[in-house]
Amino acid sequence: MAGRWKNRLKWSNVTPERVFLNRREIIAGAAALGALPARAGVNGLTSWEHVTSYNNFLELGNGKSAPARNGAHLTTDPWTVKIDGLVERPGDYDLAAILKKVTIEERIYRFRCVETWAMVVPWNGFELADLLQIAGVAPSAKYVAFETLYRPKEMPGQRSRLLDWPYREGMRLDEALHPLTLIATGLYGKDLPPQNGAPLRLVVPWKYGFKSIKSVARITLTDTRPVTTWTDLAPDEYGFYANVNPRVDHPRWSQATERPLGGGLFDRRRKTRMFNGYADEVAGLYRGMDLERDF
Ligand SMILES: Nc1nc2c(c(=O)[nH]1)N[C@H]1C(S)=C(S)[C@@H](COP(=O)(O)O)O[C@H]1N2
Ligand SMILES: [Mo]
Repeated sequence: MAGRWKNRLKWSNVTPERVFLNRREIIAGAAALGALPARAGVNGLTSWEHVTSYNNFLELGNGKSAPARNGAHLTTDPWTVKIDGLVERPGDYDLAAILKKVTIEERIYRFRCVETWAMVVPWNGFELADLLQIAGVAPSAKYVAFETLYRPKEMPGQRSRLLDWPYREGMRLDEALHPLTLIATGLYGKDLPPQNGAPLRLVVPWKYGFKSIKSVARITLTDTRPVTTWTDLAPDEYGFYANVNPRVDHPRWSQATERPLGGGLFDRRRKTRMFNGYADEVAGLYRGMDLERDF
C-alpha cells in the first residue's frame, strides 16, 4: 500500500533532508514554510508548540492543557496492539515488531476538530492498510473498530466517568483501507508525545478529529457497525461518518468556518472545506449517500 498515495503537502522538498536529524532544526525548517504549494490551501504548518499543548485527550484530563500536563506517567514502551475479530491472524502484536514490517513516512495533513479549530501537522506513520494486511482481513469483514488503552492508574481522566471507557472509534473497511488513513507514530520527526496519542494513533484527515483515536490498544474487524464513543453518547451531534462538511452544522454551532490554531495575524476564521480539503481523494467512498442524513 505504501507509496500509492502522493503527498501534495511536502516540505521535505523545500527543506534539506538533514533537518529531520533533530527537532530544533526541524522547527527552523518549518518556519520557512511559506513555500508550501498554494494549491494545497495551507498557509504553513501549525507549530510544534500548538500541536502539543492544545489537545483533546479526555483520558489525560478535561481541558486543552491537561493532556500535556498529565501525560508523563503513561507507559508507552513496551506496547502491544490486540488485533482480533474477522482476521486471519488474530493476536497481540508487539509495536516494536510491527514497526519492523512497515515503512514510516511523513504525511502533512490538515486536521479539523468538530469544535472548529484546525491545524496542519507533519505526521510520521504508516498506512492503516499495511497494519491490517499484517493481520490479514477476512473476506466477511466490513468495519474496523478501535479501542484506546484502558489504564486508569496511568490516565487520570479514566478515574472519573467522563466517558464510558475505553474510548472507541470505528470506520467502514473501505475507509480504513483508504491510503490517506494513517497510523501515526510521530509528528515533526519526533515520537508522538503522550498528549497526542503515543505510541500510535489513528489519523483520518477528512473526518472530524474525534474519529482519530489515540493510544490504540485494540483493533477489531467486524461485520456490523461498531459502537463508537461520541456517536453513542450524542448521535444527533456526532455522526458515525463525521466527514468534515461545511453544509452540515453541529446542532449547537456552525461548521461553515474554522479557526486555524496558531494565533497572530493568521488566526482568523476561514471557510471549512468539504472533506477537509480531501474531496478529490475520498468523495468516491460516499457516492450515492445522503451526507446530510449520514453525517
Ligand atoms: N482516546 C482518545 N482519542 C481521542 C480523543 C480522546 O479524548 N481520547 N479526542 C479526540 C479529539 S476530539 C480530537 S480533536 C483529537 C485531538 O488530537 P490532538 O490532541 O493530537 O490534536 O483526538 C481525538 N482522539
Ligand atoms: Mo475534536
